Amino acid sequence: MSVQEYLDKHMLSRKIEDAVNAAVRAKTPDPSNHMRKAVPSVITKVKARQILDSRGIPTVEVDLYTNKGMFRASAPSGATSGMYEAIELRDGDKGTYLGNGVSRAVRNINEKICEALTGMDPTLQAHVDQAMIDLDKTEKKNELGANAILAVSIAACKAGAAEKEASELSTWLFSILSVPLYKHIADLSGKTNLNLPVPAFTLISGGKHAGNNLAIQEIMILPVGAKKFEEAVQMGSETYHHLKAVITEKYGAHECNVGEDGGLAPNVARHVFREGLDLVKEAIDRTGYKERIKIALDVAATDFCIGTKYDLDSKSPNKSGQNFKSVEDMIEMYKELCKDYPIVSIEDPFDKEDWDHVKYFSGLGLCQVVGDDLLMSNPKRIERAIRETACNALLLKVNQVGTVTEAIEVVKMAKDAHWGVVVSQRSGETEDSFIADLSVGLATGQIKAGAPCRGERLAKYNQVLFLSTDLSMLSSSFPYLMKMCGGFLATNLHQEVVLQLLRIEEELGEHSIYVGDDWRQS
Ligand code: 2PG
Ligand code: MG
Repeated sequence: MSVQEYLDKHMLSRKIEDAVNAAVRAKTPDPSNHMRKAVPSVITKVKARQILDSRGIPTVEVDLYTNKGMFRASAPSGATSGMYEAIELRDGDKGTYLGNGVSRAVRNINEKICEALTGMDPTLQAHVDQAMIDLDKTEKKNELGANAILAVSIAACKAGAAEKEASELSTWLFSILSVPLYKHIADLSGKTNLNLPVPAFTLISGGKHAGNNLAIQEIMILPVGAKKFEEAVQMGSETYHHLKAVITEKYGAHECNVGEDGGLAPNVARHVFREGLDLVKEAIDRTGYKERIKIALDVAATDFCIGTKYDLDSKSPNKSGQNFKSVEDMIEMYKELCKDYPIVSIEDPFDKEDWDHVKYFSGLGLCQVVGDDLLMSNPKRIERAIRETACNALLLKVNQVGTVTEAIEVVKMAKDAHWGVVVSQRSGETEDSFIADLSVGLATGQIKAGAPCRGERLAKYNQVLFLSTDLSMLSSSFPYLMKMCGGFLATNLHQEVVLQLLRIEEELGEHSIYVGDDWRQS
């Protein structure tokens, strides 16, 4: 691209002229600073590197630069990968990181994506994402790699939020009050009634996430009876520690090792479902929170489905293959479990291609039925599930969709169908807390980010906690801010700032709402 083509493509001459005119009109004593702030920020560079995720497996980290600063994001990665999800690009060279290196994805960012996005406005998320989709040209993003595209998409979203801060608020207020990431995401999706999600804390890990004999992947708790997110975190943490004590007393401390998402991973002896559930129930009883805490399961049944049968002992070497359950047995078992335990949600109760039984089971109305492996966050699969009323909640894994824009779209599809929406971690995580803001910004009502322990899991929960406390702190400090700035505001042409503050204050009250009992709201 020639210099002239570049200037034309990004309308730079026009933008510079506008900035000069704005500086002249303002009679500013500091024209260069004024002009720098007046020019809408564009992406100036995208630089990627290979880092390790929480499992010690390479993943992509990106630094995206605008003239407002540098914005960092990274891509998560899961144990299950389906044929309908966007494809993460790995090097495949067995001699390096056992084939898991992501240097090709990194190179694609540094060479191709950087060139394509330089000069673009990061507030235009859909344009940025479309530019990468166009560059990739494949349906599943396998040319550039979904890991490359997603990390850049998230970094651009963070840059877009920062750009709004600078343009929507006056500079002097910039350091005090800013438009946060969740707010930018809410704007992108047109969402206004925001709330804080109910966390689904993993207490027991099994399946592909742990080396114990538990076939099912996760037993989670939902503190739906908490009054605030802060209290939900307390309830989750206390139950987790009570569970640790229960397991220690019953099996010994050596059974308190944890799985990939931080859940405790004891070997259970009798009945893989009931014994795990009894441990969790005992822990809940010890907290005294009683019915304020509900239970959710991620069965991830595809992992132990053999043909049309299910092997609940698939991970016990001396029992495996001896006691298969039919689909009918599984349905009966779920019915019993929903009667005996406070189970409000079951994810992937059957094999990912068994649409008929998941539909039948959802129709029983026993609990929320979440499609994860069933849907793979794929718009076509979601559309089919809505049409066939196969399940009634979406598990959203952003890296399975591949861009922020597409993630917003699938959440809209699910919400329009009055489904529940669970924004989810992956078993391979980084410290990036983006999904926390995504969950608040899209008011999904539920977030599943693993156990209330391990740094990469807590990065998400702590970010929601930060949003809840930070928002109420800002909200309560607003009258003080107004008093402090009142004289200045009254005598200056900053009416729009006052209005903006009032609007934000009004919103902040809303934002502090913990969704609680209304966790399946649409
Ligand atoms: C799941 C996810 C997250 P993974 O199945 O819900 O817990 O697991 O990232 O390994 O696919
Ligand atoms: Mg799952």
